[in-house]
Amino acid sequence: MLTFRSAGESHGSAIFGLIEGLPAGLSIDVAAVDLELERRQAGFGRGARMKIERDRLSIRAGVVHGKTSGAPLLFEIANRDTALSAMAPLHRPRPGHADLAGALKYLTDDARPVLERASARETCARVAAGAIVGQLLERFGVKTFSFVDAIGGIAADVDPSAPIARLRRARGRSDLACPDAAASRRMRAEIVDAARAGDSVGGTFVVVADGVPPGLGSCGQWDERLDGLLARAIVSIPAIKGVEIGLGFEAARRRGAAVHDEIFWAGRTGRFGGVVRGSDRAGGLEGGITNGERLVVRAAMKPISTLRRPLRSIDLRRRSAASAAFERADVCAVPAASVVGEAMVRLTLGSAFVSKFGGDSLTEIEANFASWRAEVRRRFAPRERSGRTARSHR
Ligand code: EPS
Repeated sequence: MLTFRSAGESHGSAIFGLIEGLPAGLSIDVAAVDLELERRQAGFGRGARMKIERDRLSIRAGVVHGKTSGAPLLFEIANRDTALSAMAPLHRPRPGHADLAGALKYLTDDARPVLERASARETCARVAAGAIVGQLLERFGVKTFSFVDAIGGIAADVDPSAPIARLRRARGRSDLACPDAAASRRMRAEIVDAARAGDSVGGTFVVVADGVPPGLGSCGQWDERLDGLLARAIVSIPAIKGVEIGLGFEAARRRGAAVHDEIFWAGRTGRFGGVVRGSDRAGGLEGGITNGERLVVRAAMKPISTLRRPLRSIDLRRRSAASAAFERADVCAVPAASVVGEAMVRLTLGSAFVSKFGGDSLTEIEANFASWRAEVRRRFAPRERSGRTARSHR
């Protein structure tokens, strides 16, 4: 079992992460993790806090001479804004934030301790953990990628089946992590407009994963289905309200023949045998199990709930009507959420990978993976050339 937990308040000393179940012998590239942390901090629409913070990974336990030891891995990301003890109480809950629900839960009229933990600051730990687990997955040829595909009502035109290298180059030219340059400009204008109105804006993002071995997850038990585990991981990100796998909701509008991906024998044996699909509308999962195709997950993020022009709310201390509290906040954090989404996919795939091929050391996992792959290639080798159709993803 590979597990990840976090601790820490938004304006406390640090955000902490604990990963258990990593095999011994994995080299950790800390600089590469820091690059992911920088990606999460970036994106047009972020507020003043991101100019203060400079997130860096500091490993405290579980790594010896640059390699995992098999023991729990504890890390810390220091906060620069550590004003927690001096922060004013929050009596006027913001609609959409955890303030009121948390106040009811903990029987308090001050939502400050609630929001300190509910804050999306915690997601820096997810990104660090996802980057570490991503380094394990990459050793076995699994690559992940994420991009923004809509801000508010402005949708990008991006082919989710395009090669990752091409998508990455296009994403690199956008300060909204969106590979469609024209849409990016319109999205920027929408964020500027929302900010001027004292409002906020949400959007959608896509995470893809290539090289995922078939057979991760299980149809044997409801809570082992990998699509369910991915959905849970994605919806657990603050402000995420919906998730789609492959065609997602569009699949409900189509007939079966326009949804399911036909199966062919390839002309040769590939990395995981010689079976190919005519399309990938399923998004890489069937029956809760990966099928060897590209994993495609899309998520919807609601607008940030802290508004400069506040909505109507109540004062919990005075027990009167009041405007919601306003605190420094982002206007749009969808680019950041896309980085967090990629991390959650890495954590979920990493856990399923270790469940299937696991062992105490990287050497043991490599041996398990190699023997399983040899068996797949032997049993699923094509005998004849097939009439494979052109691939379509939509
Ligand atoms: C957040 C409010 C803002 C965001 C924060 C999430 O922080 P602050 O209240 O300090 O201005 O910047 O996001 C982060 C700190 C981060 O690292 O992503 C909230 O209320 O959820």
